Amino acid sequence: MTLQRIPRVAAIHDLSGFGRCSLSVIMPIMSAMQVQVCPVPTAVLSTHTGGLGEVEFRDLTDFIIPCLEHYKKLELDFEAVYSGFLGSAAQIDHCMSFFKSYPEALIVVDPVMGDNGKTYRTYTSEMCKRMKELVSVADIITPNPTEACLLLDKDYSLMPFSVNECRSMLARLSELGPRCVVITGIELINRGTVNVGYDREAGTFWYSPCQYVPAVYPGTGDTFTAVLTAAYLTGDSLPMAIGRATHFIEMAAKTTFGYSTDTRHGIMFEKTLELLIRRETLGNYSLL
Ligand code: PXL
Repeated sequence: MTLQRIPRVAAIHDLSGFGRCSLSVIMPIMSAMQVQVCPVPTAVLSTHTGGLGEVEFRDLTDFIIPCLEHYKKLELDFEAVYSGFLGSAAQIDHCMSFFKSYPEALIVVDPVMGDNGKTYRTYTSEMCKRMKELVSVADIITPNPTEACLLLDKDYSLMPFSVNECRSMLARLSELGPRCVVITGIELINRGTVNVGYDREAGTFWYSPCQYVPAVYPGTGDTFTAVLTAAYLTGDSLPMAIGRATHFIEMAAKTTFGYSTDTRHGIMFEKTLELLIRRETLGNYSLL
């Protein structure tokens, strides 16, 4: 039977008012890709935690389970449950309950913990250690190199990696549980910075090259996973979804860079959203 509605995703993430990250970008992106997003906010923040001063932070740990109970009472189905930035260690248990309640759903875990070799301010060592529990039940995970190294207890300073090392990291991450592993923004010897993926069941390694602008914007990881998840849910293969997410970030970052805005304000994805609506076939990926 075909689904007589569009795919529905429960997105367990924070809502940061300013700075273009988490639910503020995930919701418009997935909607543009014809996926229904049901936000389950883990915390409400005035801005992201990346250098915009003292952040107003309201933890919503006690919201997640009652929200899940309500959805169960309504007998709502989700085609995917997707977790990202968490506000407390207890939320790891709450995400697990959500995942277990929807055994048929695609489970996507973006193991948000840090970037550029550093953990985010609000992430405790307990939260980082316990992230492996969420990863173990996921179908797809999308760590950046900092998060991949944290999950594998590997030294981040060893980047750039060789192709063999990169393949081994992808395979070892998959051994933690997920069938598909995508590492974003990994620097490879002789190939520059690329996005890579692995499908354990198909036994295939992929990469999608990207042109980087000389600037770092917050929220690009959230944007990447939102595009990847929506693309995959609406019929793209894993490499097509990686390529689509790569192309979108590349175009949004390039557009933003041209305006010389404060990097802390994030990427001007609003200007490139039509790329997702048009949904061209791209083919910007190869076997790794
Ligand atoms: O983009 C990841 C992210 C999500 N949510 C909040 C953040 C960050 C990264 O800084 O601060 C609140």
